[in-house]
Parts: sequence; structure tokens; C-alpha cells
Amino acid sequence: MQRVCISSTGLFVPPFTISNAELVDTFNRFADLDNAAHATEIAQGSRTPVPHSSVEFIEKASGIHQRYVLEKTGVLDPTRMRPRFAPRPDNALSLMAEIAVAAATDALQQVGKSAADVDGVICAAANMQRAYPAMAVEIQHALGVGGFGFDMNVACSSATFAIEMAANAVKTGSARAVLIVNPEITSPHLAWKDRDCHFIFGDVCTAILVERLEGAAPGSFEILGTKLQTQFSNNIRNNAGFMSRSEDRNPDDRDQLFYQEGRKVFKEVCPMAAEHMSSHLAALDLVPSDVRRFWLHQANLAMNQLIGRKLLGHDASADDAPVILNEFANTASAGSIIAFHRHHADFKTGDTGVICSFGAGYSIGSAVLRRL
Ligand code: CO8
Repeated sequence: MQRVCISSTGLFVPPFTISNAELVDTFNRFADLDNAAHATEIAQGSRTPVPHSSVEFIEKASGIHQRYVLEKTGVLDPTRMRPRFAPRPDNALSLMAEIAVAAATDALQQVGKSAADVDGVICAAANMQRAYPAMAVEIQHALGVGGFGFDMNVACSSATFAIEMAANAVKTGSARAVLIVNPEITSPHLAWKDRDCHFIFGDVCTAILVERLEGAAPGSFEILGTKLQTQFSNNIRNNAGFMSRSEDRNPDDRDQLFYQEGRKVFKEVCPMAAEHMSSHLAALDLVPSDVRRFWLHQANLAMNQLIGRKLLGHDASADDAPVILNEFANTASAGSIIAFHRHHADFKTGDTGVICSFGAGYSIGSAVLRRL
């Protein structure tokens, strides 16, 4: 069995930002237009008016200040409220592959590696742009990587679940190195007209290079162990799929986009995530106080504070559990990887850290890392 490490990560940041003020201004204009169009039903009491959103609520409830998006004019048009993407011909690189190639190239360049050093690509994300061919195979082709490529979706835990798949492939010798990409194009799946969740998500792409320890760059992070867990829940769902057309569904039906019971998710997932990490560490003869840093999934600031308190017995500082969701919002599977990407350079040889994601499924994944 080979020893395995994460030798590099890469990041693609979309070109546009939407501030909370811009988001709320658009939402409130949409609410006013919708309420005016249904003034009679509202006056008769047969329809509830759409209430305004507020910047104060968003910042207090979530810790999010802005989000990056691939296209903003469509999102900020109160008569549209979704991004505007031009369809591309089959012979052009698809948008999801384009941002994945950018993040993967960043990861490879950081450690002076090339496509020839890699034997597989896993595209792990909460949504795929199409059913087939697999996104990963297009990305593999665009990068010039040999071997194999496949897609996988475990919602917000896609990246950590992919780390286990990649680590196993390298450990057993079926690949020398595997590139994981997490192109999270969340904006087309977000219900921008629903004030309970219109602020939650942002677009981004991360990449992770998993390879043999032997021959990896100095400063790589050995993967000491990975642990995956799932438990079925209907509290985070999106029913859009290939059956929708045959069910004669309207693409605008509320259940054809992201929806959730946010309070229940908060209450149920925090204890599960804290227990998951504690038991993972215990299996490796470690305790939370041995851990220099937790790179947690970035869904909600209060959620991460609660998980930090449960794990450490005190409030986690920004150094213990760095926060990136103020800048990026929830980027599904990419969030914990952005936290790692941005906040690992100060690690010393022998320092231990944990990447942990949690989300729809429910699904929880963790990787315990030690800097070489
Ligand atoms: N402005 C003003 N008021 C608001 C707004 C708003 N925008 N939204 C809600 N309110 C009101 C509510 O109506 C409510 O009013 P009332 O008390 O009168 O009923 C009040 O504010 C409080 O509302 P909530 O109880 O909903 O507020 P919370 O404090 O619970 O905060 C959160 C809501 C932020 C959603 C919080 O519950 C949370 O973050 N929960 C965890 C959610 C989470 O982690 N989900 C994971 C989802 S991600 C995932 O798994 C990946 C899915 C795949 C990605 C797909 C991409 C699209």
C-alpha cells in the first residue's frame, strides 16, 4: 500500500460579485412587482404578499456578506431572477469543464506537475451540467490526462467523499495521482425568489491533487485517514431530474430548485458533524486538542461556531476554524477546500488538520491531514 498525500489545491474565482445590498435591492423590487401584479388577491386575502428581505437578517443569520457568480445581470434583473447562460455547441468546452480546467491547472502549476503525472480525474460536485458524457471525461480530455474520469455527487460532501475515492486509488496503486475538481455552479439551482434562501449560495471551483507521498513536493499533507457517513434526510432537497419532463413539471415549480428546512438542518447536522470528527480522530489515536486547524464546510457561521464549541469545549478562533463564507457564501462541496487552500501555508512540519464537510443526504466526510 502506498502512503498518500494532498500535494496541492487550486481555486477558480468567478469574475462577478453580488453584495448583500445588491441582492436585497433586487429581491425587494421583485417583491414589489409581484405584489402589485397580485394586488387584488392580496386585498381579498387569498394571497400572502411577498415580504421584503434585509441585509441585517442575512448577515446575522448566516455570516454571508457577498457571493461570487459566473453571471450577475440575469440574477439582478427583478423580472428574471436567474443567471443568463448562452448554450454552447457540443464542440465547445462546456462552462463547468472550463472552470474545472482553470482550478485544476492552478493546482498542477503550484507544484510544477503536469497532466502527464496524473492518472485520473474525479468531478465531484452538488450538480452536474448534464447527464452524459461525464463532466470528468471532458475535463480529463481538455487537460490531456490519461487513465480515467468519473463524476460523483454527494451534495456538499462531494469533495471529501472524492478525497477518499482518490486516496484509495493511489493507495492501492491503480493511479499515481488523481485530480479532484469541484465546479460548483450553484446559481442556476438557487431559488433567488425565495427570501428564506436567496442569499445562501455562490459559484466557485476548487481542485485537489491527491498523489503518492513518495515523490510529492515538500510541505505536502499526508492523508492519515478519511471517514464518510450518510443518513437519509428530506430536509435539503432538489427534485429536478431527468424524470421532470415526463412528469410534465414546470421548471419553475418550487421543488425543482434547492429547498430546505434550514432550522432542522442546523439542529441535526451540528451534533452529527462534531461527533463524526471526534470519533474519526479517536480512531487515529488523536483528540480535538491535537488538531492545529479545522477546515470546515462553509454553510453558516453560527453552525461552525457551534461545531467548534462542541469539539474544543471553547469558542473556535478564526485561526482554529477559518471562515471564508463571508466572502464566498456557501459554495457547496468547495467551501472546506477553499478554507484549506487559503489557510494552510503557516502549518509547520507535523501539524495536524481536519477537512470536514456536511450537507444534503445528510452526508458528512472528513480527512485528517498531517503536514510533512
Ligand atoms: N430577510 C428578512 N427576514 C427573513 C429572511 C430574509 N432574507 N429570510 C427569512 N426571514 C425571516 C423568517 O421568515 C423568520 O420570520 P418569523 O420568525 O416571523 O417566522 C425569521 O426571519 C427567522 O427565519 P429562520 O428561522 O429561517 O432563520 P434562521 O436563523 O434559521 O436562519 C438559515 C436561516 C441561515 C438558512 C439557517 O437556518 C441555516 O443556515 N441553516 C443551515 C442550513 C444549511 O447548512 N444548509 C445546508 C444546505 S447546503 C447543501 O447541503 C448542499 C446542497 C446542494 C447545493 C445546491 C446549490 C443551490
